[in-house]
This record gives sequence, C-alpha cells and structure tokens, in this order.
Amino acid sequence: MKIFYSDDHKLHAPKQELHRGQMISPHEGAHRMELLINGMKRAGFTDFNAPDTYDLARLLGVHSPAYIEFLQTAYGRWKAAGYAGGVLPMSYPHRPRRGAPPKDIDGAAGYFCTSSDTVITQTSWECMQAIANCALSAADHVSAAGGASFTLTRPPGHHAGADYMAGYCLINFTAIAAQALRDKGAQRVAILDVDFHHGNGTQDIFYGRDDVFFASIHGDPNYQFPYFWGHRDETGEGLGEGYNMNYPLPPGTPYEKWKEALLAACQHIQKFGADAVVVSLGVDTYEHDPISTFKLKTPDYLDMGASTAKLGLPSVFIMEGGYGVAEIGDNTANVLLGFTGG
Ligand code: Q9C
Ligand code: ZN
Repeated sequence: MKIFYSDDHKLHAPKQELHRGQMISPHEGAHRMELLINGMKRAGFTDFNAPDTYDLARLLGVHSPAYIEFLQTAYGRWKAAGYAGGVLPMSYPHRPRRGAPPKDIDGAAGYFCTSSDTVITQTSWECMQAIANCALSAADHVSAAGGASFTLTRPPGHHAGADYMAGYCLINFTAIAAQALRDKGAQRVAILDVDFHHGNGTQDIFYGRDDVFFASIHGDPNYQFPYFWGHRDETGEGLGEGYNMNYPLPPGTPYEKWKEALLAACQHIQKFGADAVVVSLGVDTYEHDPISTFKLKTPDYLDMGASTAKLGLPSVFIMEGGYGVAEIGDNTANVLLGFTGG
C-alpha cells in the first residue's frame, strides 16, 4: 500500500462554515489530518511519500478551463471587490445555468458553486495543486506497479463537479485519479464511493461515459446532503446509460445492511469488467460521526477493506470525508488493513 501525503493540505483551511443556521468552526479542517495520521501510525502505516509534480493540464481532463481559472483568481477578485473573509457565494443560479458567469465575483462564485459550506481562501489553489499531485501520483503508481495506493489527504473532492465546488470540495481528486488510470491504459475504470454522502460531483463528471462506472452507497438524499443527487433512478445518460448505480440508504443504517449494498455494487463492478478501481474512501459512515447518521463500527472497516480486496483489482484509495472524532484515523487504517489482509 503506497501512501501519498503533502503538508500543503494546511494551505486550505477556511475559518468558518455555514451549518444549520450558524457560522461555526469548520468540520473539515487541518485538525482532521492530525487525527488521520495518528490512526494510521497506530496501525503501523508510517511510510508517507511526497507526490510528484504534475502539469496543470492533467486537471483539465475532468474540470473545465473556466472553472480552473475561477479557482485561481477568485480570492484576489473577492478581496479587490472589498468583500470580507474567504470567497463564499450568496446567490445561486437555477440549473441548468444560462449564459456566462456574472462579472461580479459574488455572482461568479455562485455560478461555480452549489452549497454555502465551501469557502475559497488565499492559498486554497496551491493546496488543490498539491492534493491533485497526490491523486495523480497514487494513480500513476498503480498504473505502473499494480497493487494499491492511498492518498492520505484532505480536503475531500467527490462533491466537486467539472465546473462547480460543493460540500467542502473544490477539486475532484477521485475523478482525477480515475481519468489518470484511463490515460495510462486502463480501458475500464470503476469508482466505488463509500463516503456517507453521495458523490454527486464524480457522478456528474462521468454521467455520459461508458468507460468509467460509478457506484455510490450513501445517506438517502431526502434526508442528507447533497440532497439533489443520489437517487436510485440516476443510472447515467446517453453512452453512459447503465454505468451509474446509486444505493441510497436510510438514517440509522448498520453495517449488515450497508454491506448488502457493497456486495451489490461489487457485483456490478465485476460485470462491468473493470481493469482498476478508485475507492472514494470516506469514513463518515461511522456511528459517532458528527454530521452523519449511519451506524458503522470500527471493526466493520476491516471487513469493508477485505470485501473491496475481493474485487482483485489494482486499487487507488482517495481520502474523502470523516469528521470530528479520533476514530476517523483508526477506521481509515482499518479499511487499508482489511484490504491488505493485515
Ligand atoms: N454545514 C464530505 O464528506 N455540508 N462532504 C452540509 C453542513 C455538507 C461533506 C452542511 C457536508 C459535506 C466529502
Ligand atoms: Zn461525506
């Protein structure tokens, strides 16, 4: 299990999050990495490798040039307009969007965003490049050597679409890894999203494609963010019809029920004939996660990893969500231990 890590995760650390009517200290911040690293070390994972450096062009396989330019310039434009704090939009277009992004940065930010829990700071873009480098290194490692890799990274990415940020995510690292595997020769790539929340951004990016299969197990969007995606009847469109599977589950779901969805998703991945798999690894399915409602326990993550290993595929694990409690490190490490049979 080759692990990629960058200290530059610290460059993205918004000070506030709009949460249930209040401005709070963000659930997603640099403190999560301390918890993750501690758990990884307790489990014996200590070899954290710096990523290689990649060209910006590698991001453009999944994100639009206009969105990348927005991310690079948004904070400067926000400050030039005299606005306070980090970039946090107030107004959102009804979708599908019509016309070009507004000239004002508050309007432009709304154009490229779908939820007000996601903030761009002065150094967010530098962070995104570093974490994208981790995702690309993890994918290229598996393309070259087979086996498995893991990005010990934050922030998460699976809510970010081709041209929008959402749910603490600015760049979709899972999509970048999947595209990188395709670019390096895998004909068919499967994405298995086990984060508590539906991976709407990843789904959107590959919705019309038949070379990347997407499966997500998550809290029913009738009750859970991202609310407007993740239903069972979202199965792909055009060429991509049949290459998208959603498994929404009710609040309170325990591992036995969750695992039924996992086995169903794995069966589809096998039928699809994947050459490689990218796992969007969120551990916010944990029973004590502060923003989620599933009931998974720490040993369940060993079984999750072992079940994923049964696919028998080269595997890239991309860190997504998991909040608030020390066990996020143990739970993450357990998935990797279960996967490697340790
Ligand atoms: N302030 C991931 O786990 N926020 N994202 C909802 C709470 C959305 C979580 C509002 C949570 C997104 C990758
Ligand atoms: Zn999540």
